[in-house]
Amino acid sequence: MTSAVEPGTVPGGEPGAAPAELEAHFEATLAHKDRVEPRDWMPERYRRTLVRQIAQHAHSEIIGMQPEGNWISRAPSLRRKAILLAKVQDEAGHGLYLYSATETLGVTRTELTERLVSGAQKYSSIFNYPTLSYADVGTIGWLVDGAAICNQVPLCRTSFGPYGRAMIRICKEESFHQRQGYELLMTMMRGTDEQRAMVQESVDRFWWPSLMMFGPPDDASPNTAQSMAWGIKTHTNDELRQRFVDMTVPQAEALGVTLPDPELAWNEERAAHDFGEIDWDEFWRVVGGDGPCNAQRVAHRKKAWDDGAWVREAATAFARKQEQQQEAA
Ligand code: FAQ
Repeated sequence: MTSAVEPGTVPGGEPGAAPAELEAHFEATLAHKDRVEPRDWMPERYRRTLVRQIAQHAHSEIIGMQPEGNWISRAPSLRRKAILLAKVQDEAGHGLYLYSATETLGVTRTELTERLVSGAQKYSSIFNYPTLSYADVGTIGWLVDGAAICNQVPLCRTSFGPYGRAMIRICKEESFHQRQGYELLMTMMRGTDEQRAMVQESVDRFWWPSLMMFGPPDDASPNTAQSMAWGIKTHTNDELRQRFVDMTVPQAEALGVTLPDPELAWNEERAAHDFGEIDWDEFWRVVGGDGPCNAQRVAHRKKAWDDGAWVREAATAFARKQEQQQEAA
C-alpha cells in the first residue's frame, strides 16, 4: 500500500477520526492482500493489536533464551556448546527484529521491555517450564521450534509489512533450529538406554505445553476473529495446533519416542489425528503468572535490563556527542 497520509502523520491516527476515504483505502489493501506499511493510515485498534501480538512475540524470543541458555555452560561437548550458543544468539536477533517492527508502530523497545518486566505484557507460556536435562535442548528445538514454525510460517504473509518481512528471516532460522533439535535427539536415541530414557522423559514433559503454545481453543480465543478479518492472523489457533500434531506424529515414530497421549490416533474420516483434551486450567494458570518458572524468568530479565542501564546510557551519551561534533563541524 502506498502512503495515503501526509508525511509526519502519526501512524494509526486518532480513533474514529479517519475520513471514510482512508478507511476505504485500508480495507481495499486488506482485500487485495497487499501489505499495510507503517506510514499508511490504519485503525487504532489494528495498530494496538499489532503492538500487542508483535511485542508478545518479541518478549517470547528474549525470555525464550533463558531455558536453553541454562545449559550453555554444561553442554556435553564443544560442538554442542557452539551450536547452542549460536541458537540462543539467534533468538536474541529475532527479538530485536520484532522490537524494530513494533517501533514502526510508534512504541519503543524501552517502553515494551518496561511493560514486560512489570507484568503488563505477556510472553509465550512455554518458557515458564524448566529445562531439567540436556535432552530438553533437543526437545525444545524439535517441539517448541517446530510449533513456532507452524504458527509463524503463515505470519510471513501477515498484513503488516514489517512484521511479515521479519518473519521470513525468523522462519528460516527457526527451521534450522528445529532440525538441530531433532538431530540432537536422534543422536541420543542411537546412544545408551539411559540417553533414550532421558529423551522420553523430556518429551513427556514438553508435549502438552507445546500444544498450548498455539493459544486457547478457537471458541475461547477473543482475538482470533478480528485478527483474521484484518489479515494479522491467517489461521485459527486450533487449525495450526492440528497441523503441528499431524506433522509431529510421524517424526516421533521415526525418532522412536512415544507421545504421552493415549488418545492420539489417526482419524481416517477427518484425515487428521485425534488427540486428548489439553489441560486449559494449567494453561491459564501459567499465562496468569503461576507457572513453574514465571517469577524466575521475569526476575532474570529485569536484572539483565537493570544491569544494562549503564550501557544504554553510555551509548546514548556517545551518540549525542557525535551529533554535537557533526553539527559543530
Ligand atoms: N502464552 O485470543 P488469543 C518461539 C494469550 S516464539 C501466553 O488466541 P491471539 C521462538 C493472548 O496473548 C513463541 N499467552 O490471542 C522460540 C491473549 O492475551 P491478551 C511465541 C497466550 O494473540 C523457540 C489471550 O491469551 N510466538 O517459540 C498464549 O489472537 C525456542 C487470548 O488468546 C508468538 O508469539 C500463550 N501460548 O493468539 C524461542 C507468535 N496463547 O493479550 C526460543 C505470534 C494465547 O488478549 C526457543 N503470536 N495467549 O490478554 C500469535 O500467533 C498469537 O498471538 C497467538 C495467540 C496464537 C500466540
